[in-house]
Amino acid sequence: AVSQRHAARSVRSVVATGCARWPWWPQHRALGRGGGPVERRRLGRVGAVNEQIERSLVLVKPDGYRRGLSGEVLRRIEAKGYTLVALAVTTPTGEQLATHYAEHEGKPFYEPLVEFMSSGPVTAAVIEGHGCIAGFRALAGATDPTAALPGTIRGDLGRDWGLKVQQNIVHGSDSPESAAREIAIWFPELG
Ligand code: D4T
Repeated sequence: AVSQRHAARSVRSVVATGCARWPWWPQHRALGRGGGPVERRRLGRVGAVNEQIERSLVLVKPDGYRRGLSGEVLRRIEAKGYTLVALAVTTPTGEQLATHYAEHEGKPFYEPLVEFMSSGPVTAAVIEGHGCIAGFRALAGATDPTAALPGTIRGDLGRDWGLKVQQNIVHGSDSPESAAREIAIWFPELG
């Protein structure tokens, strides 16, 4: 009965309420402070020089989700050594996108960007690890997939499709302030 109850709960509800099988999960909540138990275990006693473990918000955008690239993006994040703290598949609401992309309002690509981002599910993740904000941006590559270097997510998997907005597979927070703001939009339960 326990496993049936467990199977019935979504990833999001596990993040929000904790889980009988992994009772430590809610301890991940303190943003930027000390990291979660997985990260601490990985660092061990001698590794934890800097207690300030960063978090970043990653989105596999609708183009990446549609093309079945969520697993490949998450594989690269984990292969780099970052920890997955929260994971959800969700279709963005207009309200979420207006808040997330507030800085781009009024720019020529804003309307096509919001239309594109609401066109289907995204895979949203919170990742954790020292320097993971800059580290994931480096993994992602340049905003323009044509210019993005081979070896990066956008360089290897993305291209220009001749559309009004760049469909560049992933989003990653660009600063600790953006990460805190964006994590609150996509995972309010982690706040
Ligand atoms: P995101 O925010 O999605 O991770 O992408 P970047 O950080 O790399 O880029 P951004 O915020 O400047 O742009 C957001 C989003 O808009 C698209 N875009 C951007 C576009 O279609 N044309 C443009 O000229 C720019 C600047 C691509 C990403």
